[in-house]
Amino acid sequence: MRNFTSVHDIGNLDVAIQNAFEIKKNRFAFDLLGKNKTLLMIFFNSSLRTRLSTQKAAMNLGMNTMVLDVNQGAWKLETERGTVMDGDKPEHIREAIPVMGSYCDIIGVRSFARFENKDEDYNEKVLNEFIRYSGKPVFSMEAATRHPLQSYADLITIEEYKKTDRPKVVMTWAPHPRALPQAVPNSFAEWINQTDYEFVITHPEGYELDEKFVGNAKVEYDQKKAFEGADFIYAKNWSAFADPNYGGILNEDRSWTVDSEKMALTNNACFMHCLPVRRNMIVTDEVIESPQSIVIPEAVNREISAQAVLKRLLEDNCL
Ligand code: AN0
Ligand code: CP
Repeated sequence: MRNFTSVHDIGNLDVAIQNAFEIKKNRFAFDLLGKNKTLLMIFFNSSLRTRLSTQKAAMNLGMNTMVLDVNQGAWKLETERGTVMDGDKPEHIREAIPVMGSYCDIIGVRSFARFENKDEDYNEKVLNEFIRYSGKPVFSMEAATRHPLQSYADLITIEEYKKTDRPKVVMTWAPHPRALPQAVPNSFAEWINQTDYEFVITHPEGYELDEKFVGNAKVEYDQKKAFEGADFIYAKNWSAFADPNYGGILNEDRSWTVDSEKMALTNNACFMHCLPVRRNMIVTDEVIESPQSIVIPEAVNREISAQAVLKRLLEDNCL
């Protein structure tokens, strides 16, 4: 594995799950693998879990870590070629990337969709520039269209909590006051579509995701119908994908908030969310605090997915 940007980079998913469980049993078994190797984490957007879990994962492997918040303390970066740089951005990303690459062995990048140009977002312009110009292995810490470290952790969590071989997994849209990217739902769908789980996506009309990610999932516009018999409820807000509303909020319909009444329709389903979550918008206090809520174990598994990916990147590129 040279880079990790989607499920397609990880290879066989059963092997990936087994690797994760082995790491979870003893996360210090490979604490010399990363000796004298440096991880650089670049954040264009805020983070709590990704920042801490990935840094911890790197430390478990004996790596050194450096973190750069591009918007706090670094020069503002121009990303367009051809711009006369007479504005507020003193540095171009085409110089910044190879310079950053020269100081490290592996680079993690967080760069959300900007909602300015759908093609640039869906072609992963920023992430691909890192791959092209850094000279180093690159992994996504949530890019414009995917959040593969999150989806990997989600899959590990479902494998830990499932009670049947083929659980019914339901991903539901839920309301939120700000326009959020489609990266988490796209990525979750892409990973779940690689399993043999029953997979249903439910959302109000207008919030259809890119069909490339929806794949063979069943799309059900009636949320309550979708919840019937579910073993896992995976809640997430996302903004519109379809034109002309790309990146827009079509409604904040509170009737889509996940509450106890809807959870009662399920097969005693576990409640999942990648966090951060807005309570009483996405999910009620009661549901997120219930014994069925596994949002904390899900976040705990972020350290494991990050360590599994870093271990592979070290073994395949840095030995
Ligand atoms: C981000 C999103 O929805 O993509 C990050 C989630 C991991 N969430 C927010 O910006 C609130
Ligand atoms: N779930 C997740 O990626 O959280 P952060 O945005 O806090 O990293």
